[in-house]
Amino acid sequence: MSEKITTANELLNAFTFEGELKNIRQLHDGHINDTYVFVFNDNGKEHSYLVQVLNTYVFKMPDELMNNVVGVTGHLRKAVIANGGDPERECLTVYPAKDGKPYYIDSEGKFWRCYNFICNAHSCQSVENAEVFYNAAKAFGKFQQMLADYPGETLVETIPNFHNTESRFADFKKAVADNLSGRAGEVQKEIDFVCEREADCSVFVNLLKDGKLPLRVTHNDTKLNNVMFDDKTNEGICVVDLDTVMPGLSLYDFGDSIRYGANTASEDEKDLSKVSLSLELFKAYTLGYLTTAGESLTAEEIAYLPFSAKLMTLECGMRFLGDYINGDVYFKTTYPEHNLDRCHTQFVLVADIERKMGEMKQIVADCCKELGIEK
Ligand code: GN1
Ligand code: MG
Repeated sequence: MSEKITTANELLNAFTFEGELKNIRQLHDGHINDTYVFVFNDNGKEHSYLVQVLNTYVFKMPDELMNNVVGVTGHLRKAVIANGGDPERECLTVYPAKDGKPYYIDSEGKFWRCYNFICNAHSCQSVENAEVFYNAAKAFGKFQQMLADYPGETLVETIPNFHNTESRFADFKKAVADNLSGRAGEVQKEIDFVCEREADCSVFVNLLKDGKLPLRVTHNDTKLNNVMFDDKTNEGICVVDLDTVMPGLSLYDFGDSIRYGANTASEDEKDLSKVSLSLELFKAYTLGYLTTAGESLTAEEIAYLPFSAKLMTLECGMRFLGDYINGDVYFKTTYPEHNLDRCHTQFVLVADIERKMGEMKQIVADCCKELGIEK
């Protein structure tokens, strides 16, 4: 407890906060960073800030990462203002430390940054109804549109080869060979599941190499809980968690959203009979995404939307399994089998997507027709 107070005091000195500290609460949304809300009393008015410790095991270039984030948030702010929106609620703003840097390194070496807290908004851990997912899709599609003219070459790859599934497969094979946790022998069935799909891992890499898919500036971590929804209207007003914004494929963003949000069960559900791909939710997301991003997508991008859901799910399952075999060093876990449970849901979902691929293609075609998108 006293350690916590020391850190809080250090942060109060390091950043400029308005008012007097009332309380601090922790958010438990992500698998990577530690996030807190600092609530201040500013002359009778509540004023909150989002304060976060960046996980520097995962993000090895924090300085460059914060340069990316400052550039991207500045660009988004201008776009929001140009669209007549409210920049305090529709984009993140980095509040620099008192020394002018966009972060503060504390006495324990922890890397802190501070953002505006989006008020009167909430995040969702699961899709309650199709409308929520449709709204998330519109927000991610719009996010991509707002970054369409961002100079991608100025962005540093914060995690190299983040969605290069071929290189993810190589990492996975290395994890199996190294077997640092000694667990590889228990998960041969799961390892086989990945190896049977090795060829899938190269599909996007090859299309990109051949110039058949365009490189864009993408979010790369489009989980449902990375959108803030307005408390009153339920519109997706702000996309958050910008640490992996870098050059990528629109299909990474689409596929990852489906992986997480169109699953009828949670990412770590133990009862695998609950896991499946909801075609209703797939349709809602496709419609929302095409509404805001459809015009700018190429025919190839649209054609690969269903496959992207499969590939991003396979990739994520392979990462969970790889981390399990590595001894749980990357993702936060709360019990020893956590990464394995997550891997199981992902693989059941992959198999279900494989079964439903034909229907998913038909849904994409129907959505294009409904929206008058012809490519
Ligand atoms: C991590 O931090 P969070 O929970 O938004 C991960 C994503 C995975 C996701 C799986 C930087 O995202 O790539 O898809 O967990 N982020 C990073 O839930 O590795
Ligand atoms: Mg997140």
